[in-house]
Amino acid sequence: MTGELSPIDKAKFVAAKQATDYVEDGMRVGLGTGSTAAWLVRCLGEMVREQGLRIKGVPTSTRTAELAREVGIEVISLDEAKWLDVTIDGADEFDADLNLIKGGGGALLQEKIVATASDQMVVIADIGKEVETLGSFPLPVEVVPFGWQTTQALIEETLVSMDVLGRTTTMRMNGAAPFVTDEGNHILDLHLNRIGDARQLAMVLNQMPGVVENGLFIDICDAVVVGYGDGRVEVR
Ligand code: ABF
Repeated sequence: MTGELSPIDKAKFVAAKQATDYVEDGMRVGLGTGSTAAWLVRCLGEMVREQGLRIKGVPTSTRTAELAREVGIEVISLDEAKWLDVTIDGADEFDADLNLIKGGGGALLQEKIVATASDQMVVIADIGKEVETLGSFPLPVEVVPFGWQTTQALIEETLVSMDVLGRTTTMRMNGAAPFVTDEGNHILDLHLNRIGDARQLAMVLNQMPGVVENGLFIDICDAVVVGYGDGRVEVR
């Protein structure tokens, strides 16, 4: 499955492989989105096929659902599962408090719903995702299409009074058209550089009309499995 991996892919793979230790027979498992989470889905698929592991997977995006089915994992909806034993997902940034920025893949809404409906949420990430302070990765904010430019202007106005360094926001594009999420919404990326009070910013953003969800995951992650290019793994 792995062949000759580049250091970054090796880091992602070893983190994903290690995280399969959190998955036991009979579990309902939230399956994340992104390239690191794709390694997890492949590893779990191999365990299902070769070791007879019995799990039910709840995907956090249509592309994860497709990959899970492809590798032989039984896919069910979150409502069928009702609650999950563990969710394993990637991240764009994590800090020392295990707070995250997620959503670079555009799946933050389903990811946050699934992660919150789990006994445990485990992040798998290469060491390059570790930051001292969240914010250098543009913060994704999911907004409804209706009046999104007004929502964007409102967000920029609000940022002026917040403890952030940057103020610019951009509409995420998919070629020449705005990116559309699995729910039919759009994503604004907030270029903040440094977020002083992530908890407060997350609350303020989600109170704004037109905002569906933001990519700050505060007090949701229980552990981060960190992979290195030389094959080492650490659990934070
Ligand atoms: C997903 O994993 C997203 O929230 C996040 O953007 C992405 C990280 O992608 P990758 O694992 O490809 O670096 O959960």
